[in-house]
Amino acid sequence: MDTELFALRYLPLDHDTAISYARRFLPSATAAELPGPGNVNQVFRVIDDAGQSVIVKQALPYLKIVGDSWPLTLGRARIEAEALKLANQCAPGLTPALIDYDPAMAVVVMEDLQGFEVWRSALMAQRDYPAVPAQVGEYCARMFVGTSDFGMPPSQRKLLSARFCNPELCGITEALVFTDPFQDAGSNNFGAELVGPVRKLWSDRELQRAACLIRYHFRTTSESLIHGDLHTGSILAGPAGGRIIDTEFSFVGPVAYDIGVVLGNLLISFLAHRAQHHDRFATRLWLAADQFWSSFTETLAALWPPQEPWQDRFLARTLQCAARYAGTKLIRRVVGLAHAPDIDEIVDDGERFKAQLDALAAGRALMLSNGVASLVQLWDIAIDAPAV
Ligand code: SR1
Ligand code: MG
Repeated sequence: MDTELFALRYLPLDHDTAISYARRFLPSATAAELPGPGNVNQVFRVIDDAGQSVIVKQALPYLKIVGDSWPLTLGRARIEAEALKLANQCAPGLTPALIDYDPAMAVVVMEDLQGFEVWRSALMAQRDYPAVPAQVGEYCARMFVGTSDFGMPPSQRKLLSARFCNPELCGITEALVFTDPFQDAGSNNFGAELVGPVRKLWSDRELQRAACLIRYHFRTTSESLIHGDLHTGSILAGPAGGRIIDTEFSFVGPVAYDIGVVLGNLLISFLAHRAQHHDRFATRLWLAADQFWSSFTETLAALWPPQEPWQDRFLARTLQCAARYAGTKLIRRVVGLAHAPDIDEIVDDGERFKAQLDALAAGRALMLSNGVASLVQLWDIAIDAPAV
């Protein structure tokens, strides 16, 4: 196919056209494979015979996991590309390099990080990459400082909010994380064995109130450019450390959301391994959470402007909000539309059921938490939570 055609109008790529498309970046591209399932966009890894490769990621005019009944802006490709570019400036070396952004085709072409795997897959297989958690913490701190009012004049930060105005993808989070799992919504997705505990959550007025408050915080806090979907499937892991991908949910929001998503996903992994009696690896997940949070606080301490003497207040508030956000992630990945394979793929029915119930209990306890003063306390609230 003539590659010039691609510049004229939007065409969804398929396996063959993805190869043709990538030839302008990888002239002897010969093959394409799907690096993962992908909930939101379509992604191809295009390869040549010498083993060189690039990632070609295209936004579809709808949410991929749902289909065309959930239309979605192609503009998310621009957000992804611009966020990737900014992340490369604020946190160099912690994301893939942006090679190209094509607005007509809604395609982002980026470096293929060979030798890395999706962190969630590594955690599920009990493969430990010890440098990853600290690098993710460093990423969050560098992005916070670089894109908050500390890193740029307040007028520019306000322009950043406009540039990363991302209502449709924020809307997905508002619906699928903070709203639908807490009510009898059509998007929910759970088996008959969970009907009892889930109905209890739906009739828990205290929890309903907490979900509304947390959603309000997410909707109204504009402190820095956040990733917006920093679960362990948005992080690549390898011996060289961690790399952050999938920045299409980025917007200027609460940094506690990114922190909470990371911690919530490490807790999901912990609960899944505990249910399967993988005690040694479960302990490793606590260490990962601790390394992540320590790296965030240490990097922040090094970058925090000395003329702003309230870093302790910031950290206390951020940890408490992160605890509540983590709680929503634990519940949405069991009750809501998109699940965590860490739990869903547990083979033994009894172990899977235990992990599901533990995640609901942990999620509820974290969402209702108050006065969380340390990461140890946050972790203990989650792992010793009373049953729903
Ligand atoms: C329907 S899209 C489901 C989820 O996938 C993304 O990774 C986000 O977490 C979104 O909520
Ligand atoms: Mg993603």
